Amino acid sequence: MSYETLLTDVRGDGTRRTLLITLNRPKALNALNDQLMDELGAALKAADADAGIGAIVITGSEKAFAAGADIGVLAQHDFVKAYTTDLITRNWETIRTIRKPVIAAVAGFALGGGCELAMMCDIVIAADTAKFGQPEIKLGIIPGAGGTQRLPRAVGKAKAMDLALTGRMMGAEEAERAGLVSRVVPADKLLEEALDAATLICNLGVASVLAVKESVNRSFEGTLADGIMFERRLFHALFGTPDQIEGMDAFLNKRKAEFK
Ligand code: CO8
Repeated sequence: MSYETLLTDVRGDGTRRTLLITLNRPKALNALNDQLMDELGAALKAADADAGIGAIVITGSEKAFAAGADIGVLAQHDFVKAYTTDLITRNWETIRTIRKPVIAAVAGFALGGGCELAMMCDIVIAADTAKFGQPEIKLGIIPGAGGTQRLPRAVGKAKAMDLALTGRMMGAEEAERAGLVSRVVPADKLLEEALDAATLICNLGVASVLAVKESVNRSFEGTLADGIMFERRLFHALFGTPDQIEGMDAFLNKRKAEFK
């Protein structure tokens, strides 16, 4: 399928490969509008349903992962129009429903909705040029796609308040220290690092990969006791699967596992 606001490419040569999605509105620093969010939702859903895809990488340009929601569009709304049309957020929940791992490879600006998009991904790998922020306060609004909820869970209340109340940007090193990103790499190595991580995941057992994602995400939803019980059920459920038998047999016989 081809899109107007995204470039898509399938990378790798294994049984399961990686879908690379590049946000592509360069003139507007990949500002997120309905068309882009609709296309992103469609691309992610198609990848989730495709047994040949094992992981997804979302990236932007060197200058911007995404500089937020399209302010030109936002400015045309009053409350009734925003509320009744579910302004820009209408496809946001789609991302949350994707079961395969999604890696954000972030260079340049990841602001507002761009930072929120990165936070919805499962792994965030940042170039040393990355800048994260929730600058909505400077526009007279607040984050609208999870920024006030996911940011404190990622970086703690103090830093989340600091970022969302002042609208300041945070560089890649600070973001890594704060726990928002998992690795920082030189900008020219960003895509390679993200695709390598995706390939590693593609070569693992599908059921255990999906179970890890589901179980870690569960830790954000309920109580610790519920999460531990959920994890235990999935842990037990994986015994007897071909991947568990292969993974353990390979370890015990000192050979590389070949997951089907
Ligand atoms: N929306 C629309 N256009 C944008 C946006 C944006 N968010 N960001 C940049 N652009 C455009 C600029 O207008 C400019 O266009 P043109 O060349 O036609 O004038 C072009 O991109 C390049 O931008 P700059 O000239 O400003 O580039 P600089 O390098 O000088 O500055 C910045 C880069 C700092 C990123 C600056 O562009 C900026 O501050 N952008 C706005 C950042 C922002 O406020 N983001 C938050 C938006 S609100 C939001 O995200 C709410 C989320 C709601 C949830 C739903 C999410 C989908």
